[in-house]
Amino acid sequence: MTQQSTQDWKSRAEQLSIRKGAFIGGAFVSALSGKVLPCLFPGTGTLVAEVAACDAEDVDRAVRVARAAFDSGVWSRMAPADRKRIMLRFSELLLQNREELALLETLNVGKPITNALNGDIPSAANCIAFYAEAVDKIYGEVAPTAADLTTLVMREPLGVVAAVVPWNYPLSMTAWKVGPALAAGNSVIVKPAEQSPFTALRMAELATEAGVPAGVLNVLPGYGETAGQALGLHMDVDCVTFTGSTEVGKLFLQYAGRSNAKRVSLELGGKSPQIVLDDCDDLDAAARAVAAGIFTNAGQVCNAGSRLIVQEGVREALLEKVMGHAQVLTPADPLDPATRLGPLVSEEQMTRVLGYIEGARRDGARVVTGGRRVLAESGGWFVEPTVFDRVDNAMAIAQEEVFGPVLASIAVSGFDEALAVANDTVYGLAASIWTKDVRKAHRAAKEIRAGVVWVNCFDRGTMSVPFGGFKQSGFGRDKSLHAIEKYMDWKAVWFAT
Ligand code: TXE
Repeated sequence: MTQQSTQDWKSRAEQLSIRKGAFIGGAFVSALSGKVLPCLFPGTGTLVAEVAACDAEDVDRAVRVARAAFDSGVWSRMAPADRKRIMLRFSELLLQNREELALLETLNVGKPITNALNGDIPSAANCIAFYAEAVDKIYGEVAPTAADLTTLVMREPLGVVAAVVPWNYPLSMTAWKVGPALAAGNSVIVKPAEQSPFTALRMAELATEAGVPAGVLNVLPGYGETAGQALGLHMDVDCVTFTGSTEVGKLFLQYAGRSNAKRVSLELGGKSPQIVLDDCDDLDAAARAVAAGIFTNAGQVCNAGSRLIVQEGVREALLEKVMGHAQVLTPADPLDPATRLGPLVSEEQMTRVLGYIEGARRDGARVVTGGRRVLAESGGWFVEPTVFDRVDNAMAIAQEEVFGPVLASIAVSGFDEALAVANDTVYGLAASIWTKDVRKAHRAAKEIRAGVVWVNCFDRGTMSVPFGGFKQSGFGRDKSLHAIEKYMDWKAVWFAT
């Protein structure tokens, strides 16, 4: 692959064919209502494509197709070794189409092209390969029961799984759900966020090309209140796997209660603390990680380290270094391969983030760098990397998920206070601590109520490690072999001899 310039990407964007229909039963179809949803390029605010806006009747149709595929056994009862081969091919096709998928992602959500190319797309392909390799390693059990019995505990797929995903990592979040759900033998319906349907649609087409039978993987672009709600309430959907806001996650629990008690797993928001203690022996590394922890993907990351909890002794020196990183991170055209910080996904998201910045100022926090919209003349939705000092943990900027490049720095006098502040949130997705004291590190790992704790690092992750939250950050885990549990049931079979 040769290095491509901004102009190369722009020329390719003009020739790009964007799939605009819903993908149901192995083919692209319009929404039955004929409605479409506009997808805008966040770098300029201009229209890229209009994609089918599905609602309840399309959901019905997709569920019928997915159920028929499941019942036919064409995938659910396929020999595991064959399913595995198809999923490995699917992963290869994602990699072979990496440039196209990266460009689709960048045009759709404004993610810097280099990040999409080297991060999102290979990581989605890797995820599918990880679960492909698991397919023929999922065993049942023979339970110890009385001598006149042989008792099998068998694992079965659930049936129709709906994956409702967000816009911050459209393809990789989709892969985190689709990989284990397909590996387990289910039929899947993906509902991408209304802002970001491009890559999921192309992904489903590539899955079909790899040999995933028609009807097994379907994609329904549409709004949350219509398509998302209809999936949540559908009587023939067996499971909803969701990543998104805590508010909508709670709605899915209600939908399940009002319909068929379907299984729900939720990966929700966060307000992840990054604790730096006085005894941290590498402030440069801590500063780099703190900055990356909040500015990566313009802060639109569920585990973004949005609260810096720093002990007084290193506060000034650390903030100085973090500001240094923030100031060289200039928002720019996401189609430029040199860009590291792109725009926010939508005007609505930008307005929300700027609103939080204004609110924090009013509450008495002090902006030490950033704080403004920039490049407004481009029409894009760019916000400077922003750091607030003198934040009180009770302020909205410290309690609510901003989902933008905004760091709230909270000073603490000691370790116990740092732990108390870290836990003083409704969320519990992730946390980090920087210390050279091994006892403090272990205490933090035990006492912080979060699904992930990083010690002297931040945001490390591979497919082999589960990811998900405590408290109002949700329940159920993505990634690792544990994720497969969400998409399978146990069946006890008693043979009398
Ligand atoms: O999320 P939503 P939004 C947080 C983040 C962000 C805020 C709002 O703080 O600023 O949420 O973002 C579907 N019934 N996160 O509004 O609405 C929707 O179509 C059924 C954190 O975009 O939760 C999309 O597919 N479904 C997060 C998905 O839910 C509904 C990632 C997520 O959208 C629905 C994204 C409804 N009534 C946002 N309303 C993370 N954990 O990473 C919406 N949806």
